[in-house]
Amino acid sequence: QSWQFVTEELQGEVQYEYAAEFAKRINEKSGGAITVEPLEYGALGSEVDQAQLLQQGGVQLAVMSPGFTGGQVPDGQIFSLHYFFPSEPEKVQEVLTTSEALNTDLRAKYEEHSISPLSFWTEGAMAWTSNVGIESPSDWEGLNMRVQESPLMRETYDAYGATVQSLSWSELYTALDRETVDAQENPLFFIESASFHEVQDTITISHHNNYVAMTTVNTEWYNGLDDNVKEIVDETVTEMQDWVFDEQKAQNEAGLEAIKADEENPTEIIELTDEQIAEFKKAAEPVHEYYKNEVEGIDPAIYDKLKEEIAAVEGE
Ligand code: 6CS
Repeated sequence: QSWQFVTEELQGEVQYEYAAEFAKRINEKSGGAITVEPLEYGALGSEVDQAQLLQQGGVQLAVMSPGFTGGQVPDGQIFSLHYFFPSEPEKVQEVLTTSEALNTDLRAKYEEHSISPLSFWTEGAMAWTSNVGIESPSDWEGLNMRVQESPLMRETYDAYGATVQSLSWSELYTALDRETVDAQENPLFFIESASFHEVQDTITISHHNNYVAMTTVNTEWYNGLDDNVKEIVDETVTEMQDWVFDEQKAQNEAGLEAIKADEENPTEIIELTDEQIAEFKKAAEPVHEYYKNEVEGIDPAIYDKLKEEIAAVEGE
């Protein structure tokens, strides 16, 4: 058998390296009977195109960011709330790995659209980049923020006074360079490898959210697999949680060092103080309520359950 595994990133970046490692493990475990081909972003269209391709069974596997199917699976927008998940990536990864709200209830919501998320994992803490140096919610006023395809992201940045624009990441460098977009959020490894720091003067270490990706499979394809093959897939997905945590950590640390060492493109790194973070939290929290009570099509029970699971992990 031969499977295709599409990703939203390029060789060397976390998602692609995940798919390559997954491929290696599946090939070994199946005694060479199964070959998995990892695919870089761009080979099969934009992130949104890739999500559709997986849904139609055009590819079997995909690393998918929930932000690109926000309109289709509104519950997946829970990942774009600010100051909702723990701020430490270790704790986020623990919630993502153990949460029943995500791994059972939210998974069922995606499966209505032929997307089966077999796991959720973090690519690390996101930072904000801009030319103005964001330190308080009012700094967002007048800025045009780039977001993924998720209506809730609009509410979130609206709450700070920004406007938003949806774009594929492949169009983002040019948009920042031409200043049609003023700001964006991503983990540090990605800011460095996509060279966004070249066209932005500052990076704010904001602790507002961690980037979440999902290992997804086409639901009908997965349900049709032989039990022993399904077991190999599930086992590999489970093993990969620790592997990808270490991978993103190493890449994010190296990314920050590379940004600091880039003398041709000096970038000011702003670390928010606890008081500044408190201000952002105050502005972001009404959006949590908005999500739970106003967003059409979401199940508030998933929100409530996840909130309890997060509190339990934070209390450990
Ligand atoms: O900003 C984005 O849209 C991209 N960021 C990451 C970390 N991975 C892929 C995604 O498309």
